[in-house]
Amino acid sequence: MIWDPKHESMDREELRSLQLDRLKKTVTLLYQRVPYYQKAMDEAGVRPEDIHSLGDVSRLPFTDKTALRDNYPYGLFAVPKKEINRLHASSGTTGKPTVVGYTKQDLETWAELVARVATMAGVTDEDVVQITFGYGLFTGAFGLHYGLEKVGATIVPASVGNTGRQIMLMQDFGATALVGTPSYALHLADTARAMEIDPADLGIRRGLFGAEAWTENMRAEMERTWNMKATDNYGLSEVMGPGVSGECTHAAGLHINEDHFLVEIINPVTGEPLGPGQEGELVITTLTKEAIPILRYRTRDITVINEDKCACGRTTARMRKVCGRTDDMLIISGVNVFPSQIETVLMNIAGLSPHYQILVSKKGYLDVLEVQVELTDEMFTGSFRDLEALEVMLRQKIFSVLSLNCRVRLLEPRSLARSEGKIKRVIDSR
Ligand code: DLL
Repeated sequence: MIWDPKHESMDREELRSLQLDRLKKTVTLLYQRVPYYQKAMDEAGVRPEDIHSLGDVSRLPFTDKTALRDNYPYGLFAVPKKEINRLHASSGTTGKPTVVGYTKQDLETWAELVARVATMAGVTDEDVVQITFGYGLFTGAFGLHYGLEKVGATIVPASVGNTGRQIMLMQDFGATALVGTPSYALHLADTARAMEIDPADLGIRRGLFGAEAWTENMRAEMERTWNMKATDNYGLSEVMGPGVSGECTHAAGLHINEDHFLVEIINPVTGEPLGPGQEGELVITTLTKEAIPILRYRTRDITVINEDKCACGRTTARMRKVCGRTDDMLIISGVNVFPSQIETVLMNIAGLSPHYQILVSKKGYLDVLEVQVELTDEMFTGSFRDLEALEVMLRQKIFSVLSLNCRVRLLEPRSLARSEGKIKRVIDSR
């Protein structure tokens, strides 16, 4: 079934003309209402009336996370605050998050686009869907929630954690679909087995997974373990959250909601546009967002676009599963983590040296974050109680920035291995 056949299986020429019309409106709106974009466009020597074709998008300036950080929290909003209905946020590169807002219409559009993604994945109003994303500033839970509500599914807003209880809820409420990160789904399966329940017997027939990269091997494992059809869906808070793209049950690339997002692939080093079939960085321009439209957002995600019609009947372009990034952002238990965020915390605590290492590993299917940091000479000779207090404080500070529990190991001064004077900052052994 196709949720919105008119827009999901549009003639591509017609789609392009709709995109151009919406692009012009977005560019004009941003030029008029957001000083940041007016300045950036003036500097790039382009004005809204210069946009005559979709190709002209490459004349517009790129936007990245720095722009959001420099204009924190509301500087890029294109409507008065009164019209903002909801705020969400994701990780910034340092202490402050990246804030995004939604008008009433944006929330309506968002639910509509997630409804498309959920329908593609095979969810209907007959399903009981357990959402295991954390409800909060993260866009995952609320995004899927309202989209699934639109589809008419019965939602179990279980949120993340308390894994044993999740299994009980699945059993008792008769869940038929599971929403969350792929790694959490694998952990749920392990927990079920520990409770002597075979996950395949739980009746989950659909799995909608996203927010982090996962491989085809993981898909095969998940489908076998749960006896379900597992599909991928992608999005990012800066352009909306989930609902940007999703797989249909043919699982041959993620259908992009192109009537709302104009995508480009660029060479991440030179910024030059690349064509369909060429691998590069995904860049997204929103076409209908009201609260915080965004021009040419550099996602840092690497993919390839395929414009061929899919066997499901949709004509929207598909993006290959995202498996890599052009920057150092890590995704740990579905939470985006920039090493610089952790560094900022460490730098602001007396007694800690700037020599640290971030270790990410797997315990079962769960991600484990450990921060190792060398003490200063003064602190190293301090009392055991002081060291303990320091460890607790560090854990708490990191939690307050990342909402992620981590292990902390305080080390002797000069104990981290240095190769050519440099410490390898991140060791990701997952
Ligand atoms: O993760 C939105 C989302 C929530 C998508 C739930 C799907 C389901 P952010 O927290 O802003 O938003 O993180 C966005 O996560 O740039 C990718 O690097 C990564 N990401 C999201 N979905 C996928 C996916 C949400 N399906 C960043 N595969 C993005 C690989 C993904 N990476």
